[in-house]
Amino acid sequence: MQTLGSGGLAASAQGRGGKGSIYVWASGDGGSYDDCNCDGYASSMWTISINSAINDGRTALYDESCSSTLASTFSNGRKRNPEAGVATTDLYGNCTLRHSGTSAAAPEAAGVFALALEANLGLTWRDMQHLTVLTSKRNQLHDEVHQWRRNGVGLEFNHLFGYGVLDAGAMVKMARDWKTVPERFHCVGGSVQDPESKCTERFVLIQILSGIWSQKQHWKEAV
Ligand SMILES: [Ca+2]
Ligand SMILES: [Ca+2]
Repeated sequence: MQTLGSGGLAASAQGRGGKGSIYVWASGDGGSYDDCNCDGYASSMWTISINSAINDGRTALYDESCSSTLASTFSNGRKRNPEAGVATTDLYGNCTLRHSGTSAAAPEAAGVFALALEANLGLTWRDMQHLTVLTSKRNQLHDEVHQWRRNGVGLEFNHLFGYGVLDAGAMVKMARDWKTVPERFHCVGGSVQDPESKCTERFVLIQILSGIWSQKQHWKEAV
C-alpha cells in the first residue's frame, strides 16, 4: 500500500557501491493523536526511523507510536526540567542548549551509525538495521500506555521506543566483526487491484489479485 512520501527511496539500495544508502528518519512529533505508520518515510523499509526518549526514561509528550520505529535516542525533557535539552550548534554562528524533538533524536542516531561505518565500511543498509535491533537497550525506558513485548526471536520491543535506546559502544564493537547478512529476498504474492479501498466503520475492503486466488476479497479489520 502506498503511503505519503515513500516513493523513490528504493533506489537508495544502489548507493555506496551497492551497499545501500543509510537513511535516518525522525519518527515525528505529532504526539498521541498522530501515527508514524502513516508517515511514508518512517514506515519505509529503506529508512531507520528514530524516536525520542527523555532524561528520566519516559517517552516525550510529542512522540508518535508505530511498528516501524527501530530505536530511540535521548532528546529534550518535559516541562518540569526544560534545561534537559540537546546541546548543538545553531544558526548565525551560535550554539543552543534547547534543541528538541525527534529532529534532535534522529541526527544523534546518524552520528552513531557513522561511528559504526567508521569501524566497518562494508556494512550494508540491512546490516545497519540488524545492528540497531541487536544492540539497542531497553534500560529503564518506560511508558504508561505502550508496554514492552517480546517478538518471535525473543527480543523485547516497544511501539514507542523500538528496540530501545541506541548503544554506540555496543554497536561499534559488534560492527567490527560483523558478517554481512544476505541480500533482501523479494517476492510478490499478489497485487492490490483497487486503490480506492472501501472503508466501513470497522473494516477496510481490499481486493488482491494473486496467482492462487483470482480477485479474492480479503477483509481486514481496521486498527
Ligand atoms: Ca507524524
Ligand atoms: Ca523505516
